[in-house]
Amino acid sequence: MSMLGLLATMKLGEATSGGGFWMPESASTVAPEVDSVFYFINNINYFFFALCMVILIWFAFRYHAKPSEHATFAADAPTHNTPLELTWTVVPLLLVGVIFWLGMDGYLELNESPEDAYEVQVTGQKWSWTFQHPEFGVTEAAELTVPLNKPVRLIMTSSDVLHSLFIPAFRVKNDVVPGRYTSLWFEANKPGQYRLYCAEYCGKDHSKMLAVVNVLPEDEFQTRLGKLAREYEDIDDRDLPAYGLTRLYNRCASCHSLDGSSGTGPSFKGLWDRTRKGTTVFTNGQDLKDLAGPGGEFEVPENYLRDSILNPQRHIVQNYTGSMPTFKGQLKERQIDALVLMIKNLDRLVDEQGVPIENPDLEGADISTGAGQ
Ligand code: HEC
Ligand SMILES: [Cu+2]
Repeated sequence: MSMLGLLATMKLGEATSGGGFWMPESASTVAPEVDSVFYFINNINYFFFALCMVILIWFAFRYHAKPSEHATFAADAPTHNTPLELTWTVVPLLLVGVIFWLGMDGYLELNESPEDAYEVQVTGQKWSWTFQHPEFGVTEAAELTVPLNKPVRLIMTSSDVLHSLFIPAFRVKNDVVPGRYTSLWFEANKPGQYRLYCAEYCGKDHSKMLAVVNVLPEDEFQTRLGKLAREYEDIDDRDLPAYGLTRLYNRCASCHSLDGSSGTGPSFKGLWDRTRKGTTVFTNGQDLKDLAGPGGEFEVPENYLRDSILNPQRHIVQNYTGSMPTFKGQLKERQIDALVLMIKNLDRLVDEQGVPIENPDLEGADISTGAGQ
């Protein structure tokens, strides 16, 4: 594109919501501000680039030495020019001052979320995103539903390596770091669907670490999350184990692995085998066998799993501390069933490395939760 063409397409500090030559579509309250700073700096660049080129070319013609001339400096050539030097010092100084002020102003605004923001907990892991809505007890994977015209605050962490959450249409991006929380906020002002990316190279499938942000008007948002919150009521018993894994396990993932490695809590891999045989040992020296069987605290082994989720402090597994929070009141009965069934059928749901199998085969799986026995 020619210089003139570029100048013609450039927008002087104006940001349209449909996006422009340089910027993607914009759909948040901060986007116009971010864009205007970008265009401001970009326009300064255009101006000085053009100025430098014009002077360069003009000087090349005006002062080039003919082959016959000696390439020596005239004795009376100027050595300095105070007004000129002051100009090229003071003008850029003022410009970078303005750029700093605009940048700092926007940076502070982007970092301070409004008090009444709607909160979503975000977990990044190789290579997917999960979004938890504490207000509804809902977990979404690969899709983030947010209300329109309402500030939303994301509280983010990673369960493995460094990731970065980036929503171009909202002009927000922040690192997602293992072992600590970072946050960002936005207020979407246009309903629709927007891309969410991982913007920090995090391994083989980094480029597939995508999600969609779904911006819905307040009433539709309430309806949709209300529906997601009751999702477990409608699903088939047969689908409960998979529901447990995709929708609920991420509440346990920070402490319980699926691949056999022990973390804050014991891995879920092999847990059912151990529980069924009663070989789990507790800190007081008792083992699960002592509590199982007719007349015991846990007549059926499923009830031990259920009790571990509701009353985690009652029996502490050897080599661990009682650091598991109770999920009483946080999970519905049917959701606890789903978790118990997930643990029981884990071998069918994940592979040796603990990676979820697509379309797992649960034909003939044991989906009794031991309730009522
Ligand atoms: C903050 C860490 C943490 C979270 C989150 C957590 N747990 Fe635990 N969990 C532990 C610890 C530590 C233990 C071992 C001590 C004990 O028995 O309480 C444990 C033990 C268990 C046991 C018994 C394990 C055994 O070997 O007998 C089960 C079952 C269990 N958790 C299920 C869950 C489920 C299901 C979730 C998610 C809904 C969950 N936990 C979330 C830390 C956690
Ligand atoms: Cu990533």
